[in-house]
Amino acid sequence: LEKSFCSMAVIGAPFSQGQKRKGVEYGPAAIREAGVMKRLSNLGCGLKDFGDLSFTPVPKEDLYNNLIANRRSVGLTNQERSEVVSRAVSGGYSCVTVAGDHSLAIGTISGHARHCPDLIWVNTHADINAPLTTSSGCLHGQPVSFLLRELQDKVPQLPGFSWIKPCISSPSLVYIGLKEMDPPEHFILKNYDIQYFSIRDIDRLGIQKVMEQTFNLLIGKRQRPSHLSFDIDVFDPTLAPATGTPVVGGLSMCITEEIHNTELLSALDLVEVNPQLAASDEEAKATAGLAVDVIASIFGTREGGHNVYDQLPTPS
Ligand code: HAR
Repeated sequence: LEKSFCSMAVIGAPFSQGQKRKGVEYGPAAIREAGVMKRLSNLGCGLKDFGDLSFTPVPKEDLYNNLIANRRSVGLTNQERSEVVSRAVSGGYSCVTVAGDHSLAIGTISGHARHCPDLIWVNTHADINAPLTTSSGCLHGQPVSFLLRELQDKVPQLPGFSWIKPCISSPSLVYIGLKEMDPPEHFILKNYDIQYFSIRDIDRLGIQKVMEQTFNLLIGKRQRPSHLSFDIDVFDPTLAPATGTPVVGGLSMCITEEIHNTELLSALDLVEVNPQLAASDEEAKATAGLAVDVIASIFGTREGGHNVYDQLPTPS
């Protein structure tokens, strides 16, 4: 099947075991209720709904290193998820995964990796702690460490993770919107020459320049597909309050249009919408609504239709 930008698969991943707060498993339902399917079909895209994935339960797990919880469950879930994403991308679909916590990116990126994507990580957090550097023990703060080739001599083999083939190398990774880094993450980014634009860089340079530099770095003359992993916490908490690890400061929506314009995106993760952390129903709806805006404007445009319009109505 010929890949077409506007043939889209939507996959729900109601998974929460990569972190400790309850409720992020309801993210996919909230995003669906906020109308994601309708917005995508209004763009005229061919749509296939893969529904919400179910997870094979793993009985009580001990902690790795006295700290890291649920590693078998995160490993197994991601293995299953990578198969689904791989099938969808091979079938010619652009693949939207709505989740769930950010540990799911291990699976979505692995599934997409056979197609050699560049990776753009839009997030408050770098999520590149290795199992031996994490201080929270949460696997949603570590996904990139399992995927980055250059880091593998620092990453111990965790049970449930042996299927992972590190598939991203540092020149094909760019971070956008970082607001908070742990000291080991800062070390990794500097030491492995990973390009990043913090929220402060974006304020200084402007999002257009940042995206221009991002695409020069990543795409250059190669026209490779890209994978966008987008955490809703990159927006200011006044706009996206219902998320597990909010940090003040925020990205502009214009990023989505810059990405849209490349027409190279073949997979998107939209993660960390946690309706249960909202102070009110309005807050929950606003956060899920923003997630839908991001998805729709990445695959469409916010400028409206450009159908030919002959004349304006004249008052009689
Ligand atoms: N750096 C912290 C940690 O390792 C916080 C990570 C938070 N990550 C996310 N996922 N919200 O994107 O735990």
